[in-house]
Amino acid sequence: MDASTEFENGQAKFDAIIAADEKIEPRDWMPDGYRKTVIRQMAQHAHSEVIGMQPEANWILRAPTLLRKAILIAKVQDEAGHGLYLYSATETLGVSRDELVGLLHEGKQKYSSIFNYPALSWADMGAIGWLVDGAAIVNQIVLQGTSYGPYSRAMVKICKEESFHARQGYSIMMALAEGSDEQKAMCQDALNRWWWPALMMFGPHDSESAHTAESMAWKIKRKTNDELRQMFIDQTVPQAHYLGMTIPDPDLVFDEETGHWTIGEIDWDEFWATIKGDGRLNRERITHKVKAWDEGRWVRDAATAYAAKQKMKPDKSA
Ligand code: BYC
Repeated sequence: MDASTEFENGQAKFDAIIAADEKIEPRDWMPDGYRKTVIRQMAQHAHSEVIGMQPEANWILRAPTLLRKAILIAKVQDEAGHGLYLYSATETLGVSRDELVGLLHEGKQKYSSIFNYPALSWADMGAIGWLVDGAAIVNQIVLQGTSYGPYSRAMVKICKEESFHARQGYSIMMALAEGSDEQKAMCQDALNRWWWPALMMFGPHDSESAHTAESMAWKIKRKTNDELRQMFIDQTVPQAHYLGMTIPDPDLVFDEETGHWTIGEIDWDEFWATIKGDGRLNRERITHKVKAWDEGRWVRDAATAYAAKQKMKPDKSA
């Protein structure tokens, strides 16, 4: 078969799989643009999980009770696991984890804007679980239906764990909201600082989004950035009210006609500066990540040497 017939057959089969809402698997032919977009999104997602461990890990030693400490350790460990599933899923497209990590360290691949904000108080552990994991779940539940098979399957397990994360965050917020005046104030302060950055996690408005139209056509994304953001707002505003807290947006109104909450304007200058590397903690986050990578080299080397030695051993069961 000549190259152009092979391309046409591949394209036709790819189009049929997408139209039938089935999954593209690693062995399938796919357009270069599709492969590139899935790699970009999955790698960015994996990096976010790993960088996302930093703000919370910082609070493990300062958790107020043994139970809260144990829960937070389990959550941070889950985030590492999510990073691993997502790096493995990305590797099915022919890139290695080392390459991806290198691109992150050189600033050539992004991670979620949200992790460039500091976690200043224990209430931030509540706000991160409730709002950041809450936003992540809204995005990821929909991504279970993404067209790339390994990404979709990774999302199923990740979503189960994320819902535990969001609940633990809300449980911290509930405890503070029912506590002393000082604790209530901590809860409100954390909501004030994390609300807008959480809304930015969904990316720019659809009209400004470079990739949405193509990613929707390829069914990599199943809902647009604005659709997902609205779902999150509608689910979260009543939760804030239940806590007795105020959403830090004077323009927030409930639109009786549409049945949705309408928000004021997001600070897009802050968003673009943050994703271009000029947010509050971009440099610290990457410096810390590179340091941990360098210091862990001996562990990776030892694990690889051990695995290689095991392979060389004769198989006694044969
Ligand atoms: N942050 O065309 P657009 C978690 C970039 S972590 C940074 O709309 P797309 C957790 C975008 O990459 C959850 N960059 O892009 C872990 C693009 O840049 P380039 C992480 C952003 O991809 C620990 C440009 O802006 N979740 O759960 O169609 C503890 C234009 O945007 C952001 C995921 O990664 C941002 N917020 O849509 C707790 C979900 N937004 O490459 C929790 C998977 C946009 O053109 N990812 N950009 O230079 C997605 O669903 C999509 O990639 C996005 C963006 C909705 C984020």
